[in-house]
Amino acid sequence: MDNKCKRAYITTPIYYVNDIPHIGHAYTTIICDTLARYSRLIGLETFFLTGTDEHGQKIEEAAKKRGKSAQQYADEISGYFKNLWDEFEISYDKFIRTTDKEHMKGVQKAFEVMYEKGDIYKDMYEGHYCVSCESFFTKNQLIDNEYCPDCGKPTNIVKEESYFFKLSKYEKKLLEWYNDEENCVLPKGKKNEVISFVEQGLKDLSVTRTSFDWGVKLPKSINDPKHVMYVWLDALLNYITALGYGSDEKLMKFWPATVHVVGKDILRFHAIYWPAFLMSLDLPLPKHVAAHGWWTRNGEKMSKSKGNVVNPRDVSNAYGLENFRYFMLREVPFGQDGDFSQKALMDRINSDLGNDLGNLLNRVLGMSGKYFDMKIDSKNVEKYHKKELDAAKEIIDGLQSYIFDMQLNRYLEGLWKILTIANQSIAIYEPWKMMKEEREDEAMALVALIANLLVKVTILLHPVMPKNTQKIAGVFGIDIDTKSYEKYIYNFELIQSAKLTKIPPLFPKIEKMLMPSPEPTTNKEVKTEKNEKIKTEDIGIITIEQFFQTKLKIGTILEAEDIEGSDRLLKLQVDLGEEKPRQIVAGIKAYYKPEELVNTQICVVSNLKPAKIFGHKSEGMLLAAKDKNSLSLMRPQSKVANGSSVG
Ligand code: ME8
Repeated sequence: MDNKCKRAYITTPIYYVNDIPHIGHAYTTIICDTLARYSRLIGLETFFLTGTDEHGQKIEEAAKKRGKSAQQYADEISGYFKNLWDEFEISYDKFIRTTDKEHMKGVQKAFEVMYEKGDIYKDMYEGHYCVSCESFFTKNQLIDNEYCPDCGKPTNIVKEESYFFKLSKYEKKLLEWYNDEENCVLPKGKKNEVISFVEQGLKDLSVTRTSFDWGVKLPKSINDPKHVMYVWLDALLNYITALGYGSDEKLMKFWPATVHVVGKDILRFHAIYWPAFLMSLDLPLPKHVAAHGWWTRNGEKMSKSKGNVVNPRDVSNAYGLENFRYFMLREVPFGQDGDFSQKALMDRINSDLGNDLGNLLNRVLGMSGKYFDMKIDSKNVEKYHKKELDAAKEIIDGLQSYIFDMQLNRYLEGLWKILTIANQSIAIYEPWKMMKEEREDEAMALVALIANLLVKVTILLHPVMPKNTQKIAGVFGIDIDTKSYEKYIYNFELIQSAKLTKIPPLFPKIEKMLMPSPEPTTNKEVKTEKNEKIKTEDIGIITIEQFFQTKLKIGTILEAEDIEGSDRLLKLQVDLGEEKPRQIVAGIKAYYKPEELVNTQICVVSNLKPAKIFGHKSEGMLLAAKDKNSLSLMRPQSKVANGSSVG
């Protein structure tokens, strides 16, 4: 993104309708929504596009499998995407579908322009096709002469008449573009991969198919009805047909795109084919194509067949939409892969949002309530806290460049540095002491400093957490919009005086995982000491999340007695720091006398399903080490509070 122009045009990929949305799709869409909200906040006229990609062999086959027509099937899944984005309050300006009439008209128009220019010619295609990736490959590119190098699935041999786009003609011009426009492809590492791919030489690209029907027909002027357009040509053109290319052209003022955000899987299409198509159409090239990494589950790509897909709706329902947005943007540097875990999400919510942000707000409310009848006044902030204000200003001045480079995690880190300045100022200046020593002016300046830093962070955090930030801004009596952005961020003004309003806590502490753990049984490959590859399932390796599903606690044995008729079992009453002691039946009679157990501490699996053992209820299990001759109970080395967790 850049702020030289007054407009911003931001796009997500259009998602295939062969699958329902998962957190990967949500990630791309949330990044774009944040960029769009940021652009609007800083006053740019913004157009944000998302939608669905509905043609092609993959969709035709998926529909057939379910006994539906391709159109019915596309309507259904496209609806899922749209509903989810609406539920997530994604601020898109248009949701395009490649089955929209206007889009198809625009695609035909583009084909005609390229054809008339001499960039499209007819020939025979002979090669391999991966339906899953909707991609053509030469034999040399395949793995073991058969499998797709991108997704690993078997490819089909295709021999059919086809129209070709002269991609080779644009090789040099593409290399010039990469060279002239430093940030045209982001991040830089990915750009280098694209350059070396192009440097190896580009082959002309087959852009029509004859072996199936579900696609845009060629323009009438070409009169070749057996061909439908290659789905990637059709799909990429959505970025201009959405603006009216080939129809009313009304929104073409937004072209070129500020940024196409895509996953790294489809960078080649966006950084090579798409600019070449645009050159052929004599249209300007996008300012940036930015590729993010994969969200994985225990290091593996998510897929339905592995059963490790995380549903974004479940995450949002369990943890809150805005918390989820913050987590996704903060957790992973743009361009890198990230592993989804509930533990990491909980940590972000409790630590960053609850402690750093939520508590700071509470402290301002608390201090202004206790000392100043909920009022704040900024008149002495500059006098006493110029240093802190200057430090915050310096951070803020550097933040926009992170947005332009797509480094949203760094942007958020910057905001949290300001929160740290605020939190530390309270510890350093000790306002309670100031009040004791009747230095009220100074105490007021400090409380007002914190309030002002919070206001600035809140405005800048707004694109990531639209609703919570409005609530926080409400505490200080301001609205978040372009005007307040200009005033408090751009001009760095302070809120003069205000009467604060209390609000309920925004980020209550999350104590335990809130989703049923969808941990798949992974069967990852690991290396043994001898460097042999083996599958994790085979050696019983579990993930950290799987381990933490077992809740281990320390408790004190209050009572212990024999169970009559059993030579193995003792019945214990154990205090786990809960309302009532738990009854636990344990097979330790041969090793311990009841009286020597009373008042000792033990380690208990506390979340086992209760069971009946020998007719007695048992609500947990003891941990003990056992060898051939003896058994030894696991105990803490020194006494700890009952209910202390182990892990
Ligand atoms: O490729 N992690 O559609 P698609 C992160 N129709 N992002 C992920 C992801 C993951 N695990 N899985 C998917 C297509 N994505 C074409 C695009 S555009 C003209 C045509 C996101 O449904 C990521 O943005 O397979 C990726 O690029 C996109 O979904 C692929 O979606």
